[in-house]
Amino acid sequence: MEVDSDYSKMNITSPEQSGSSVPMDSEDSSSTQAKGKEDELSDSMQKLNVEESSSGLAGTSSTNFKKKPVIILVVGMAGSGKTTFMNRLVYHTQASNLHGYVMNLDPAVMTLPFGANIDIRDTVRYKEVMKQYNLGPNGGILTSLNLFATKFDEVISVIERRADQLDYVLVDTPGQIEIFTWSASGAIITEAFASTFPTVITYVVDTPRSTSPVTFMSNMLYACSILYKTRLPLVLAFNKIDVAQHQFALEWMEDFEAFQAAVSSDHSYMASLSQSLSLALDEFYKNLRSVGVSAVSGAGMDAFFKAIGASAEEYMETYKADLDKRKAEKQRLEEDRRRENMDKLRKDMEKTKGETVVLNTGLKNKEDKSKSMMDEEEEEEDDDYERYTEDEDVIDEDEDEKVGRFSF
Ligand SMILES: Nc1nc2c(ncn2[C@@H]2O[C@H](COP(=O)(O)OP(=O)(O)O)[C@@H](O)[C@H]2O)c(=O)[nH]1
Ligand SMILES: [Mg+2]
Repeated sequence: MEVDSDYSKMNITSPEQSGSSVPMDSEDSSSTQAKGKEDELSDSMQKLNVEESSSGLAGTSSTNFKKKPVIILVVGMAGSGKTTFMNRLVYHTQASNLHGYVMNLDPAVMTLPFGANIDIRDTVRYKEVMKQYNLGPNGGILTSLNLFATKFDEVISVIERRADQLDYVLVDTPGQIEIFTWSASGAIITEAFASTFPTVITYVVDTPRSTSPVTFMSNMLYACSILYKTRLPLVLAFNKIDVAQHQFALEWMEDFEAFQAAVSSDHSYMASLSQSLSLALDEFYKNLRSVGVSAVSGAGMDAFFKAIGASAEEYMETYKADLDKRKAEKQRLEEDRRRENMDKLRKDMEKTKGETVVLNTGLKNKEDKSKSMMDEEEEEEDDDYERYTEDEDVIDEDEDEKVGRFSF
């Protein structure tokens, strides 16, 4: 059984299956006989029928990749306006005759202003999860997302089936940002999307609240950590520009001296930290696109979709190229491992001249080791025995106990 499963792991047909068999006769006195055996050996090796470059995951997922639709993952601090912005995106895509698929990943939202095609609330009841696992609200949301993430391959295949008809998939995330960006399930969902479709992160910023340099810096640090964690293209959507324009933010991002001037009036520890960080974030600002939007008035939508288009292209040039490289490397390692296994098998067969095939496994070595350890122990026991038998009058109390325990 074990040998069979090893065969299947190595993608080779077992001798019994292919109708060929490894020669089993053990007489090999003459050299001609040995030569004949060598031929038979190479024959049977050929019949083992090694499939070339058929490693599963790496190959398949690369061919599964779809250029369409673009996934827009909407993240941001609680209250920044993600859900309202999603609603605006839905409205805009419908008005522009674009085909969008809408997904809600917030299990705790009471009412949605848009109709979601896929809604986590249809699969997981967040209040039930809280009760069942005795959790608070955040634990309930996180556990619901974890449960949903276990079925996410089904979500991906639903989108894959409709990929040709879709331009965008809009994804709303839980109110509390860290539940999505710092959880294993958030990472699983993001990676599942990013390995199948062009994926762009949209970081929604509450612009009126960010007029304070310290709040602005906190937001930028969060966006920065998401960018480097996911390695996906990121669009900063300065929301609520109907209340406060975002020009100040653009200025702070372009010119760190302007930010330092703004923060100089504040003498708190946080302000001096923000001041030092502004220089460090200069490189990060160069890697993003920023647009001012209003989820309520609909301002800035064209600029936003332009930024998404450019980011999707960037995804193909950077993230996808990097992903392909990682997949190729994984495939190469897999092939090396397979080749190594085949070489081992070949050597074993050559060594035994086709009599028996012993597959080298770590387990066997372990067994040998433990066997030899047991032998050593036995030897030690023998020594003890000898020591006691030398003086036959010595009564081994332990031995009596053992006999007493196992005698019935
Ligand atoms: N003035 C204004 N208010 C907005 C805008 N977008 C969202 N809001 C308000 O911000 C609050 C939080 O919005 P919501 O979409 O629930 O935020 P979420 O927690 O990020 O999903 C709500 O009261 C919205 O009406 C906007 O563009 N302008
Ligand atoms: Mg929301």
